Amino acid sequence: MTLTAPSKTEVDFASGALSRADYSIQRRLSDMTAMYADRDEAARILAQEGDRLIYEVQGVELPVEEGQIPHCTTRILPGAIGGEFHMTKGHYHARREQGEVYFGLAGRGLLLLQTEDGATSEIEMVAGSAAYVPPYWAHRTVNIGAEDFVFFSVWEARAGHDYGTIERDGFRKLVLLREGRAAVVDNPRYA
Ligand code: S6P
Ligand code: ZN
Repeated sequence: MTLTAPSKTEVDFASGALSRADYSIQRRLSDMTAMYADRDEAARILAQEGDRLIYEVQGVELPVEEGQIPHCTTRILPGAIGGEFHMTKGHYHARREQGEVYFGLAGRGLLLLQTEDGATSEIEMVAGSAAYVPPYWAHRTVNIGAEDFVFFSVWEARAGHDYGTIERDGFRKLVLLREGRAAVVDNPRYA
């Protein structure tokens, strides 16, 4: 067990920038072309418009030990790929029994959740929304607004990330732009 020094990071709500960012991750279209329903359109954008930034994460890194509480921000840029809103990759926690809390800082988002048993849920998030991701629920966030969607996440260090299950099976629901609004529809390709 490490005796960790108390610390503080200043959060810029509009951008998600942290004064103490131990790491930052950029996810571009090329990192997730196969995750969008319209893969042809994703490939076309990549070839003709370049490798657009979809989202970025900045976080405070802590030892992976019981009781440590890592935290980070995520900023998802506005936009869509073939009518499907920009989104995160999404994951289950490697340790399924670990939950998480999301807090909206700016913009408008949708938190998609699903369990391996087939339950699904959607939570709309704006600045000030505190959303709870319970144990056993995979989670993906989607920017359904015209501005950056920014939120803060807090979880237990040992939760870990299982991206492979979502990469293989996808999410049960897609969030599409329909008649100017976000529509949650069944994913026809869900494995
Ligand atoms: C971590 C937490 C979030 C996401 C981040 C990016 O457990 O759920 O901080 O890591 O929003 O999403 P993803 O699916 O690429 O990790
Ligand atoms: Zn998570």
